Amino acid sequence: MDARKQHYGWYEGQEVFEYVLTNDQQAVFRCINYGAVVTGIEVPDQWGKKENVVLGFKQLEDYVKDSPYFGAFVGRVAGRIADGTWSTYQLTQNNRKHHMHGGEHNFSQLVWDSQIVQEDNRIGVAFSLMSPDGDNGYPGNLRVTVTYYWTNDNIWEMLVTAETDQTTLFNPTNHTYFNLSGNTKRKILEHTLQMDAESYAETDKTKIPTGRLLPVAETALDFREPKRLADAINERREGFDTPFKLSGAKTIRLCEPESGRSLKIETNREAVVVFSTTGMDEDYLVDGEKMSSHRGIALETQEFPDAVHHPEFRSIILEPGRMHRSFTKYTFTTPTE
Ligand code: FUC
Repeated sequence: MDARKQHYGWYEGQEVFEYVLTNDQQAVFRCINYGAVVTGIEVPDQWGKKENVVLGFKQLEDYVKDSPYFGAFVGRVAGRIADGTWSTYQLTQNNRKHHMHGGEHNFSQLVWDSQIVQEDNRIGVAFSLMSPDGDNGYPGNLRVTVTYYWTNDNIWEMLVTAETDQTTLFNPTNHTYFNLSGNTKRKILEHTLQMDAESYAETDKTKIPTGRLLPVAETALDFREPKRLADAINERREGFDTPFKLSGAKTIRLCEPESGRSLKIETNREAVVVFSTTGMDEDYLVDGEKMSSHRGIALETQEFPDAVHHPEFRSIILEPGRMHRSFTKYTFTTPTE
């Protein structure tokens, strides 16, 4: 296994580095300390050909200018908080009247401290930052560390820890968009998605959960058995930007039959927001083509959006003296494994 650090660019006077982690199968995991962004994951297809399976850009300037959170670590709180209100606090309102993805100049747009970690069976990069009291309206100095490990079995493990000195909110996610065809050569419509999810959170027109958890059975949102995304999106033309409640083994599986690549996601979070990119039509390019509907799918493991206003959802309140710990594990395989 090999871990390399190289210059990637400059952002607001701070140097940005790219880390290239190569395992013994020569599969590669790339990330940068701007936004703790995962910039590339190169894994084999069923014939052994290694290609990138996440959406990203070639250079820092594009991440700074255009990114819809490609690969980014999102915080303090992923998703929307209605009206940006919590307790007596007013958080920044950066999505209509709501607070979204941590607000203005959030974790995905900061340069993190970073360092390579070497262990017996895995290599990784630990990113850390101190979000000061008052950041985007949140109370408390919050110290956050996210470590991305890469193993010899093509497993990316994400471990998050955080501590605060005042009661605050914390509900981060990683916002990687997957496309298992390799180098975005096909859309995600022929991928199948399967999730251990019996219910989903109903949302209003502004994408705030109403508080109702509805059964997926007999709806377009039933992914309990593997389902082609083309079929699911045919049944639900607006696509998916939807929080699902994970249950049982809490496993999510994405497969692309043509390449033979599969991704299995496991987590200790309560929910996953599935964002199918339906309707996206942007001016910037990804792998040489305009970013448009269904070039990727984001699978954002987290606690429910707007959990602060819904006691029935798992709490995202972090108290001083208690350490937040969460993980998500992404395993890439082909049928021969
Ligand atoms: C908002 C969220 C989506 C996604 C996108 C970039 O539309 O609702 O889940 O994070 O932003």
